[in-house]
Amino acid sequence: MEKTALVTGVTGQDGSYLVEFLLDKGYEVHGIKRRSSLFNTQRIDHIFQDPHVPNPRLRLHYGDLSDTSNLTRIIQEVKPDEVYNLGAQSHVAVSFEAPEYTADVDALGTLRLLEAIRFLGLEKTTRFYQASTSELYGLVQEIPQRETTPFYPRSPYAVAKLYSYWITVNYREAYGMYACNGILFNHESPRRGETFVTRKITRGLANIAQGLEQCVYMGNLDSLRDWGHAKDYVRMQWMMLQQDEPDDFVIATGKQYSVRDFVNWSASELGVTLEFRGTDVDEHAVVVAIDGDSAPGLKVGDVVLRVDPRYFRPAEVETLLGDPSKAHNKLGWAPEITAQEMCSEMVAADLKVAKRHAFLKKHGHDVPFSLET
Ligand code: NDP
Ligand code: GDR
Repeated sequence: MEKTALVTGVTGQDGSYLVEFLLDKGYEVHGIKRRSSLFNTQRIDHIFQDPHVPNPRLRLHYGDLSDTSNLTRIIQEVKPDEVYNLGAQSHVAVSFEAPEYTADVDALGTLRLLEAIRFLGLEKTTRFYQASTSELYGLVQEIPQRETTPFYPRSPYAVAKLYSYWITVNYREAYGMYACNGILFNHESPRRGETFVTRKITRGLANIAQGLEQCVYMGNLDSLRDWGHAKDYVRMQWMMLQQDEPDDFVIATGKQYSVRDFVNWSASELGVTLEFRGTDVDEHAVVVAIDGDSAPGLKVGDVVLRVDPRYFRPAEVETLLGDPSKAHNKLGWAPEITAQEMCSEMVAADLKVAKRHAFLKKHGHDVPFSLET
C-alpha cells in the first residue's frame, strides 16, 4: 500500500532532499510551507506538481509550527503514516537574537504535532521523526559523542531542541507512539542556507574569485565540526521510521575538521592557495598563489577573509565529533559522501552561479544579487 508522509520544513535543505527521496520510494508527500511575501519554494520547485493535475504526488499546505489549529487540521486531513518534523528556526546564532520565537517553534512546535497526532487518535498508526541535533551536546562531556553522552546545550536553539528531544521520548514511553530522534551532526549541500558557515565560505569565495565581492567576514575559525552530506542524512531519517521498534540514533561521519580547513579546501577547489596570518580578531587569509586563470577576480596579496567578532556567539560549541556506530550496526547505515567531496560539489555549484553573474555584469546587466552573508 502506498504510504503518505507529512514533512514540516519542506522548503528547507533537508526537506527538499527528503521529499525527493520519498517520492522516489513511491510515497504521497504532503509538505507544510510558511506563507512568505516572496516565493520560498526554490529548493523544491523542480519537484513541484501542479495541484490541477489529477493525483499530484506532492501537495503543499500553508502552515506554521506556531499554529496549533492549523497543524491539527492538516494532520486530520492528511492522516499521514509518517511525520517528519524538520521545520525549525535552525540558525544557532539567530536563536540568541530571537530566543522566544525559537523556543515557540523549535520546542513547542514539536509538542503541537505530537499532541495533534494523539488528539486525533493516530498515535498507534502515525510514526514520528524528530530532527534532533548534535547541538544538544554543546559543551561536550565525552569524545566522540554517542546516544548515551550527556547533553549540555549552549544556545536558545539547543535548549529548545532539548525539549523536543525529550518530549519525543516522552510520547513514545507514555503513549506507545512510534517516535524517534535522529541526533544529526552538521550536514550540508549546495542547498545549504547561505548564512551557515560552509555555504558562506563556498559562496563567498566563489564570488570573490569572480570579482563580485572583496572579502568574507567570519567568526570562530577554530571551531571543529563533523560535517556530512544532507543526501546521506535524509536517507537515514527514513530508515529510522522503517524499523520494528522506535529508537534514537546519532548520525555523523566520525571525522572532524575545523572551519579553517573548510576555507582551505574551498580555496583550493578554486585553484587558490591561502595563508592565514594574524591571530584572534586580527586573523585574515591572504592569497599566496593562484593556479592559472582560475580566479580572475584575484591577485596574489589580496586579503579574502577577515575575522569579525560580530560573528562570535555569546556561547560557542567549540567541538563536535559523532560516533555513528549504533546506526551502522543496527541499521546498516554509513555515509557515502566525504566532507571534501561535498565541499567540492558546493564550490562547483556556487562558482557556476558566480560566473553567470560575472558574465551578466560584464555585459552591463544589473543583476539583483545580494552579497549579504
Ligand atoms: P533549514 O533552515 O534549511 O530549513 C528549515 C525549514 O523549517 C524551512 O523549510 C523553514 O521554512 C521551516 N520553518 C522555519 N520556521 C518555521 C515555522 N515557524 N513553521 C513552519 N516551518 C518553519 O534547516 P535544515 O533543512 O538544515 O534542517 C532541518 C531540521 O534539522 C531543522 O529542524 C534543524 O534544526 C535540524 N538539524 C539540522 C542540521 C543540519 O546540519 N542541517 C543538523 C541537525 C539538526 P522557510 O523556508 O520558509 O524558512
Ligand atoms: P551550527 O552551524 O551552529 O553548527 O549549526 P554553522 O554552520 O552556523 O556554524 C558552525 C561553526 O562555524 C562557526 N563559524 C561561523 N558560523 C556562521 N554561521 N557564520 C560565520 O561567519 C562563522 N564563522 C565561524 C560557528 O561559530 C560554529 O562553531 C548547524 C545548524 O544547521 C543547526 O540547525 C544544527 O542543529 C547544527 O548545525 C548541527
